Amino acid sequence: MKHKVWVYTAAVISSLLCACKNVTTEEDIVTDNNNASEATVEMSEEEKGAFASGIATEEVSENAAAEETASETVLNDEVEERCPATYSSKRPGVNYSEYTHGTYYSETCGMERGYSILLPADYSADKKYPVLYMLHGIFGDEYSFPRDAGSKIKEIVANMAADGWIEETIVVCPNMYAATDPNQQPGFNAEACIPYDNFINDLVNDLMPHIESTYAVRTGRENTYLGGFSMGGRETIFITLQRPELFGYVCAISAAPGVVPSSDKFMTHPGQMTEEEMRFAEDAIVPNVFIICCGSRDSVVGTFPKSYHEILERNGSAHIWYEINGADHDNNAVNSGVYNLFKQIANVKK
Ligand code: FER
Repeated sequence: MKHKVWVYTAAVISSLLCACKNVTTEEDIVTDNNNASEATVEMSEEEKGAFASGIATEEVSENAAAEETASETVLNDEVEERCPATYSSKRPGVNYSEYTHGTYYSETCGMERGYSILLPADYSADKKYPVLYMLHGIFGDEYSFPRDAGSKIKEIVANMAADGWIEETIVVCPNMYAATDPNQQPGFNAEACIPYDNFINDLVNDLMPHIESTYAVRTGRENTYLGGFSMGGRETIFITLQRPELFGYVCAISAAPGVVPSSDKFMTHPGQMTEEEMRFAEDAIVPNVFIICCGSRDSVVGTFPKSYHEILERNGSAHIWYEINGADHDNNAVNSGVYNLFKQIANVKK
């Protein structure tokens, strides 16, 4: 057993190293099922961080926004693969707020749980704001996006609001590991993933009511947005299909396997539903916008997001699918997804 754990740990570490060098091919990811096992995976905090909010990418230069002013951004319904630097960079004259931390009692988990929240810079209890719930990757928590310098969520939201494209919006980053046992740990085996699949209950029954009663929030599906990266992308798809009436605008970025039964080099996934079941119910109120996207050379989830798109298409469930050419399992994908989610929101609401 010990040997198995070490062999498996070595396989995971070597695949992460490959991920950083971007040499893993999609074929490696999707067809290499032989290593699937229920073994415990041991990883360093740094390696876990690469999953939680993406593999580190190069910083966008502070001058990038200025360099880009020549290429005007236009509000229309077109997806842009890359988040324009003018949205991902800090601009003079725009106020950016910082994430703060709060807690709520979760009946679902039987314990107090934390979340990070980004209130607009001039937040006022006299106004009301829409809310984006933004779900982190595996091994992450409510600090994953706030502490990742490459994740430009606060810049994108503030810049788009400054341009008048979107309303000022609250962003909530929950802890998506909704375990009832405080000692349970995430990992690459079916049992360790159950708390992620339980997050739907914590979100709908505990966190959303807490946010809506604590902050000046505009409620209802038109004002409630859902996004997630990787494991958070998988749960975004699951939650959206289960409760499509709650979220008007959704984006699943680089979604992890496991919505439907499958195997990859990390583990075998029993599946949250069958491929046949992966659809909106016939009479469902569906999101106005449901984006599924992924980097074209994602070294962690490979072509699983594309397969979700293909299943949804086969099942007649409306969504937008696009690939970010050249992006890995990284913040190029995260920032692209967040930007395009808000661009679609802006275009529908304009
Ligand atoms: C898996 C592949 C990737 C998986 C999870 C991930 C639970 C998640 C990666 C991430 O969140 O970055 O097989 O199984």
